[in-house]
Amino acid sequence: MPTPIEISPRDRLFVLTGAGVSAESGLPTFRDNNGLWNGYRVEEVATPEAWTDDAEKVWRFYSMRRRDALSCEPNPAHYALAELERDLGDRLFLCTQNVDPLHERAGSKRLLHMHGELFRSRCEAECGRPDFADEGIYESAADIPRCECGARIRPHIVWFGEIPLEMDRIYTEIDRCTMLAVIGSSGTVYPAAGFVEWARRGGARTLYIGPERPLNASMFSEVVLGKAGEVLPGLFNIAKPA
Ligand code: BV8
Ligand code: ZN
Repeated sequence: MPTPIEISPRDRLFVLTGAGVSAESGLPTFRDNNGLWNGYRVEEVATPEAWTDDAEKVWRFYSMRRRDALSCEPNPAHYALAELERDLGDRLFLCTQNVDPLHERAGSKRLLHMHGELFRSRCEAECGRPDFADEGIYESAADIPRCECGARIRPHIVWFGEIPLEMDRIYTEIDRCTMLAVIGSSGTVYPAAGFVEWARRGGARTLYIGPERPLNASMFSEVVLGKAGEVLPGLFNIAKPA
């Protein structure tokens, strides 16, 4: 069992999760099958160019991921983070790169999906219609729903080459934190992989949790090697205010 991480009454925690936190729920990570997802290369199908060239293929990819996510349950890592939010309240900011809903289903409420959400869609034309909840499965061009403005409905997902959501809010929260913990992310994708350096420059403690050292391991002051579902429960020791 790793040494517990002490959280003092003055500490503010910024947690960034990646695909590794959903691995024990049965959702494959991006780098497990070196970016291959049932035959799709993520960098080829999660891009605006792929959408322009073959919207049907993109919707088939996300429909498959919707099916996968519907058949999965949160794991102890998700529950441990929901409990941490109950203990810390607004002293915890949870930012996830994941598009699955497992953090919410485990009870996390204060959560930001910086790369979008699998079960939300939006108009491709940015006509002003906000993104909306959508569990639809679209497997052919004829299935792809249309917006009232006539444009096609696309997944509310941040693709490679697109700007992640709420970056200003993220950097504000990183600037306020005294500790940044990254859980289950290989440190391949930017700007998320650069958050640890930003936090370090601000003097925060930096912690990585996962079974193997990430690409940006040198940026972390502490590394806890282990599966999130096994090491997260009980890892944080929250000091009660005096
Ligand atoms: C942007 C939605 C500009 C899609 C995703 C060249 C160099 C550097 C950067 C770039 C470059 N060329 C292009 C770029 C930029 C690019 C990028 O970083 N590309 C990479 C591939 C090089 N980034 C972008 O395009 C981003 N946008 O840069 O805009 C900008 C930015 C800021 C301000 C202004 C302008 C947009 C990136 C978003 C792409 N969309 N997701 C979808 O899901 O379909 S990214 C995708 O990868 C997922 O969100 C995923 O979460 C994310 C990162 O992957 P990880 O989560 O880290 O998953 P991975 O499989 O890699 O690692 C899993 C880890 O879990 C492993 O380490 C493993 O050890 C661990 N693990 C396994 N089991 C467990 C575990 N951990 C704990 N417990 C376990 N049981
Ligand atoms: Zn529209």
